[in-house]
Amino acid sequence: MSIKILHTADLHLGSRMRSLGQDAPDFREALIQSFDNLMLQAEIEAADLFLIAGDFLEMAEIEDRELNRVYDLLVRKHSFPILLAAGNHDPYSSASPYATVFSQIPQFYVFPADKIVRLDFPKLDASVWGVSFSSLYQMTTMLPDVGTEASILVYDGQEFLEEGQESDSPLKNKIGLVHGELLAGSAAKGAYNPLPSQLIKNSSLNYLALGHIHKASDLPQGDYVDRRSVLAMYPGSPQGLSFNEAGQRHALMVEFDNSEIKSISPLASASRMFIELNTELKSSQSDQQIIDQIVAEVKELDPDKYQRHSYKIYLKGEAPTALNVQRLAASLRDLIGHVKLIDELRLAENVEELGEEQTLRGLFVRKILDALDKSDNEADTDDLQQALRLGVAAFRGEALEDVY
Ligand SMILES: [Mn+2]
Repeated sequence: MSIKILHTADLHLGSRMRSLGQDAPDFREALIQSFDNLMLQAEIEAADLFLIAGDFLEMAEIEDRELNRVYDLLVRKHSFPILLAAGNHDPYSSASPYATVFSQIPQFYVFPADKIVRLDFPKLDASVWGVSFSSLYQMTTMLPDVGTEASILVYDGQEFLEEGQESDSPLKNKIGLVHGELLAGSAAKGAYNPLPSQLIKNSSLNYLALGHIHKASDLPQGDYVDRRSVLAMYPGSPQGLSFNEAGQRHALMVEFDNSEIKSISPLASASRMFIELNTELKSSQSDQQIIDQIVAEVKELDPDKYQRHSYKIYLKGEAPTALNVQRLAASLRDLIGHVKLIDELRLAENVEELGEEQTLRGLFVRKILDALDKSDNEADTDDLQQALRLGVAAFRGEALEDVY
């Protein structure tokens, strides 16, 4: 029989995301929404198991009300069990919410940190081995492999119960769940549960659900699933935490049958995306034309939800003379939401060359370029860029309109 497993990791619920400044609250909410969405999608897709490979919570930053919110999502009615192996951002200890308030949630199991546990799911013909981090670092390898278990629990549809006498051998579909760093070859050096790929290759697992690396592993191309390339997978963070985690994110839906992976596919999961894009301007464009162009480009990327995302837009091409980038950003914020503009426009003239001139214009250009060099904040840089554009245009003899 075939079973479906949803695999996610690195949600970092409760992260303060300080680097996002005023956008932070929207993206903190997006973290929780992405988890909520994944639970709903697991229901729709009829997933049999929901696996979280660590860093579910940002334990040092999550507020009590957020923790309650996560609790409420976990106790909401769902048809699949949720298993969690804690990572370095949410280590398992006796003081952790995992061991206290979260320990009584039906259909939810957090692996302990001091031993490897095997969970049997007789109806799914599946066994899952897992173990949690106990602290920030985990210098020695812990691979939850077949035979490493110190105890066995059996899932009865609601709860995880002590193993009876009858089945002491694992079921057909063998899955490992752990947070850690996958390493090439056989060396085991690393501070976050170093996992040499050689060791994994030699394991008896059919699939190892990993977390820690926020970039998703490459997915199989086409229908053919090569066991070696999908044996250990990172789903990546389901909701980006910064522009380093741009674009759509996903969880993995893994289909097993009789010890074999049948398919592995991405399940889109980001509630809000970080999107970087370049827009090419011409010096003849009016402000309204520029605004229309950028809004059209953004809508093309996501016609329905384009106002939810955070954009870093690089202005390229030739600069319209009196363009006020800060004012442009304000207009765009009204229309598309979170926007940051990066001014990489060039002047019609070669400024470096102008700066060499022994003229008043040369002196002006040198002074501005010098100040741009020293500028360490965006607002100043923006003002200086505009001053350069306006100054050079004035030397050119252009009448400057729309300047204040
Ligand atoms: Mn981690």
